[in-house]
Amino acid sequence: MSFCVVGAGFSGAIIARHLAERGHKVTVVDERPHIGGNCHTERDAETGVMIHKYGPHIFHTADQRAWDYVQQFGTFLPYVNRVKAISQGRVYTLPVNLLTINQFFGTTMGPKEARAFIEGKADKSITSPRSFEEQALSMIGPELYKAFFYGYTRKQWGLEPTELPASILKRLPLRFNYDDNYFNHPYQGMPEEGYTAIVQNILNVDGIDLRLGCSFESLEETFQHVFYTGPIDRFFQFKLGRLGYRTLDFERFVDDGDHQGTAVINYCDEEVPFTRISEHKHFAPWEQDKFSQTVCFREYSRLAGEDDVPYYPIRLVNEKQMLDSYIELARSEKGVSFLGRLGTYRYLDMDVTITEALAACDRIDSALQAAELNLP
Ligand code: UPG
Repeated sequence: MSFCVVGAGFSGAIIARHLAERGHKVTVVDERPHIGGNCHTERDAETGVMIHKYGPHIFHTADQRAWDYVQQFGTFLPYVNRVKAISQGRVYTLPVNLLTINQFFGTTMGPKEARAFIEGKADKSITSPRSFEEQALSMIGPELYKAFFYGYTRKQWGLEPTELPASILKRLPLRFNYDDNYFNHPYQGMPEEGYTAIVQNILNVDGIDLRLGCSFESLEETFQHVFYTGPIDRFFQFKLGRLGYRTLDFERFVDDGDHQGTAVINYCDEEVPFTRISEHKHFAPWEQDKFSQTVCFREYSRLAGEDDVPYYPIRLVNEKQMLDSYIELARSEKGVSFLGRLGTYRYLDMDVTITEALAACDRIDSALQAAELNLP
C-alpha cells in the first residue's frame, strides 16, 4: 500500500518507520530543509557547539516504552535539567524548592516548617483553581507568584495570568526539599549526537522516500492513507479561521569560554524583554570543554504571524471552539489521520509525542490486520 507521512518530526518518523518495516512504501514530506521538526539540532557553524535550533529540548519521560524506543536509535547520556531564575537582581533555583524558598524569604527552614509557611501564604479560599493566577495563589502565595511567575508568564503568553488556564502552571512541581531537578520523571537524558541524528536513524529503513523542502500541498500523487502531523487548520486551508500560537524569536550571541555557567537562566522580571537565555554547550556537558567559544540565545515570545514557526498552542476559549470544529472536520475526513503537536493542536512534550505515535502504530497494526483502512 502507499502511504504519505506529512512532517518529519518524531511523530512522522515513528509512523513512517513502522509502516516501512511492514513492507509498505512511505513518502515522507517536510517543507523544511531538515528533519526533526522543532527538535532539530545542528552544529553551530562558528563555535561548533550542538544547538537546538528551535529552543531547548530536554528528553524526560515516565514511559518505559518511549524511553526504550528512543534508545534504539542513539545513545542518551545523563542530563538533569536544573534551571536558574533571576528575579529583582538575585539568582534562584527553579522549580520552586526549599533553596528557592529559603533564599527568597531569607530563612533557614526545614521541609516541614517551609510547607507550613507556604501553606500560610497560600490563598485557601481558592478550592478549585481555574486560572493560572488562581493556581499560583493557591499553591505558593502572592510573593513567589509575583517574583517568578507573573512577569515571566505575561512575557511568555502575552496575556494576564487571570486569562490563562491553571494547567500551564500545573506542569511545574513545588518541592519542600533541595531537589532542583526541573522534572519529576524517572528517565532523563540528552542524545549524544543530537535529536536530528536520532530521527535520522528512525527514518533510516528501506521503503521510505524522504522529500525535504517539499510541502504536502505540492504533491500530485494520491495515497491510500495520509498521516498528517502539520497544523490541523492548515490542512483545511484555514477555512474556519487560524488557531492561535505563540512563536519564539532567538537572538544569538557568542562569548568566550562560559557565558552564564549553566544551560538555562529564566528572567522573571517584566522589565527584561526576553524570557530566558540558553547556553547550548551546557546541554552537552560531556563535550562542553572542547569548545573555546560559547553560543547563547536570548528568547523572546510573541504572537505567531502567518509565516512564523508555531510553537505554543494558546488554547483560549475561542481557539478551543475552533479546534473542536476542526476536529469534527478531521473525523469526517476519510483517509487521513492527524497526529502530533500541530496535528492535534496540543502543547506536547517530546516524550508524549513519542508515546502517542507508538500507540498510533498499535492501532495501525490492528487496522491493517482487519484490512480496513479506517485508521485512527
Ligand atoms: N513560568 C514562569 N516562570 C518561570 C518558568 C515558568 O512564569 O520561570 C510559567 C510560564 O507561564 C510557563 C509555565 O510556567 O509557560 C510552564 O513552565 P515550563 O513548563 O517551564 O514552560 P515551557 O516554556 O513550556 O517549557 C520550556 C520548554 C520545555 C522545557 C522547559 C524547561 O518548552 O520543554 O522542559 O522549558 O526548560
